[in-house]
Amino acid sequence: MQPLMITCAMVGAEITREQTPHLPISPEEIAADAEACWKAGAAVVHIHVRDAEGRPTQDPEVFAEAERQIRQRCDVIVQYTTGGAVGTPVERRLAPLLNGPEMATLTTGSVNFGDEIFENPWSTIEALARKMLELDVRPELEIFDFGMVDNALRLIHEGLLRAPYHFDFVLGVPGALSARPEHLVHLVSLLPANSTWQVAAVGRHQLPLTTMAMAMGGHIRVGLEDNIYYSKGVLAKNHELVARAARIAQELGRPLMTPTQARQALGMASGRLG
Ligand code: KMH
Ligand code: ZN
Repeated sequence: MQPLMITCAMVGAEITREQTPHLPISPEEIAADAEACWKAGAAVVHIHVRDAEGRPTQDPEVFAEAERQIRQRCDVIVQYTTGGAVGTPVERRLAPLLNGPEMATLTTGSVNFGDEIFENPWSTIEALARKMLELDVRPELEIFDFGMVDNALRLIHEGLLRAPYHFDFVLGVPGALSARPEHLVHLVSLLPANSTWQVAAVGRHQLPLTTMAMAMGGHIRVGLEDNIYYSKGVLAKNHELVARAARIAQELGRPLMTPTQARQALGMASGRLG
C-alpha cells in the first residue's frame, strides 16, 4: 500500500478556547503542538494564527513567528491558510504568502459556511493562484463542493497550477457538500492525472471518512480545525487525533510518509528549508 500523508489542521479560524482548552493559540503553543503532531506521525501541519486576544489574524509576522518556532523543533511541512476567516479581504488572505511558505491552501469556489458565506469569486481564486505560482508556494486545493473541482481544472487549463496537483476534499461543512461515502468516490473520479488527494471531514465524520480515504489509498487531514472531539463528548488533543490515524494506518498496512517523502510526493523543491 502506498505511504500515507497525514496533515494536522491544528488551529482553524472558528474554534475558540471556550469550546476546547486544547486549542493552540500563541506561536509557542502552535509550535509545541506541531512537534507533538509530527512525533505522532504528521508530515504536514495546516496553520491559522491568532492575535493576542485569540482572534484569527492574517498578520504575516505572526505566521513567520509560528513557522520559525516550528522549524526549531522539527521538519514538518508548514502549510499556511489563505482562507483566513469568513469575510477576510483577499489582500489580507494573500499577505502571509510573501513569507514564502512551502505550501498554502487555495479554495476554488464560494460556499455557504453555516449561516455565512466563504467568498471565493474567480478573481480571488486567480489572484491567490498567481501569487503562489510566482512565489513557488505549493497549493493545496480546498474542495468543499463538486464545482470547485471544475474551477481547479480551469486553473490548470489557464496555466496557473503546476503538476502534481494536490486536492483536499473538505466534507460535511454545514451548507456545503455532505460527508457521504459516494460523494468521496465521485470526487476522486473527477481528478486529473498527476493528482494526489486527501480527505478532511467535519465533526463526527472525521473518523469514518478519513478511515475510508486510507482504505482507498488517499491521504488524510485530522485536527481541531475540523473536529474537536476524540469520541462523543470527549475533547481531543491534536496529536491524539494524529496518533489514532497512525494506528489505523498501521492496521491497514499503510506506512506513514515522513515530511521529506511528502515533499517529494507533492512535487516540492527539496532544500527550501532554512
Ligand atoms: N476558515 C474558513 C473560512 C483554509 O484554511 O484555507 C476557511 C478555511 C480554509 O479554513
Ligand atoms: Zn484552514
